[in-house]
Amino acid sequence: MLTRMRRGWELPEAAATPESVFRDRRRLLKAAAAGPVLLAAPAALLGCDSEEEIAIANAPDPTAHLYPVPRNERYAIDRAITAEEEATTYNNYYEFGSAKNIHKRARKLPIRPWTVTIGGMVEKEIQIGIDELIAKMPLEERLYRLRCVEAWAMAVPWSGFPMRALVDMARPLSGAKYVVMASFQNMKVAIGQREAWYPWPYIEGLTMAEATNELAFLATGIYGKPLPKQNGAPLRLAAPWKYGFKSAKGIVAFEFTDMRPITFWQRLQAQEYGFWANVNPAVPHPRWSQATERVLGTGERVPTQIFNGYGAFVAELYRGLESERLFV
Ligand SMILES: Nc1nc2c(c(=O)[nH]1)N[C@H]1C(S)=C(S)[C@@H](COP(=O)(O)O)O[C@H]1N2
Ligand SMILES: [Mo]
Repeated sequence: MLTRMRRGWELPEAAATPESVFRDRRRLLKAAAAGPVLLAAPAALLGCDSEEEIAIANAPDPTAHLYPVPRNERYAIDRAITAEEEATTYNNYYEFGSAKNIHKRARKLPIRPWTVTIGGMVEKEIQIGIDELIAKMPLEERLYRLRCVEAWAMAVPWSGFPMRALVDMARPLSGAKYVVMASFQNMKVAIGQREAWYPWPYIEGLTMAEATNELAFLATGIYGKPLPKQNGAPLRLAAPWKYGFKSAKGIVAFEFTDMRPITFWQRLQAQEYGFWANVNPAVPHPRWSQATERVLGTGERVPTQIFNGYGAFVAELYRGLESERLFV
């Protein structure tokens, strides 16, 4: 998702160093490391992974035994499931950079321990470890479509639980109008967070009506396994009727509030990425059409659907809000 905030020294994605060049560089460095002069140089200086990084990347997921979970057939889709290889190697996760191939880098993120804070306008703030949270929640699998604002789309089997279950656990006060989600901060590993012109942390939000709509889903797994880090482990939102950027990854906090948040992308470019961001083929992005979408894997172009095909579930949430920019 390119923005007009791009600085002069920042390369457009197509001009960025292709991964093969990085690989070659790494091979060269490894060869050099075998030489006597560099033998004692610390791994970090050589651009190699440290033992700690390798251990984090290979750590087994403590929830692996929970999957697969039973599929809820209520949420059927009208297209083929995207190949796992595609959905797990073509990602948007700006914490790790603005390219699509961040999956290797994301593996260095430590995701245990992982504490989720549920606070703001609630009866009592809750801090809960992710494994305890997952154990409390009713896990199921759902096939959902995902439509990125950049006009690519996929269809994947998420595992997780209805956001409604988390809201019920949170016991929000009656005055709460929104749920704000915040993603993790870890500048050491998430090199995108060193780019100070981004308003970290990644912030997203839903109205209470949206968050308690049956479609709002908190994903902990995908393809019958725990979520890979590049897809937002250990906890990410899946709000399939909205553009993908609404579905925050790597969530560490839910805050109930009576004030509409200014989200990460809104802060960067409010004209292009709004609070509502409901999918609508008839409302173009200021710089491109939203009429069709490219299907990940096949490259096929298909017509985009209003609310990404989920109007029957959510259209009524927006009655009376027609004066808002519901589709940006
Ligand atoms: N924290 C965080 N969440 C994020 C993003 C991000 O950059 N950071 N990108 C969003 C965008 S633009 C999209 S399209 C989806 C992509 O999810 P996927 O990589 O699992 O397909 O994640 C969303 N969630
Ligand atoms: Mo996106």
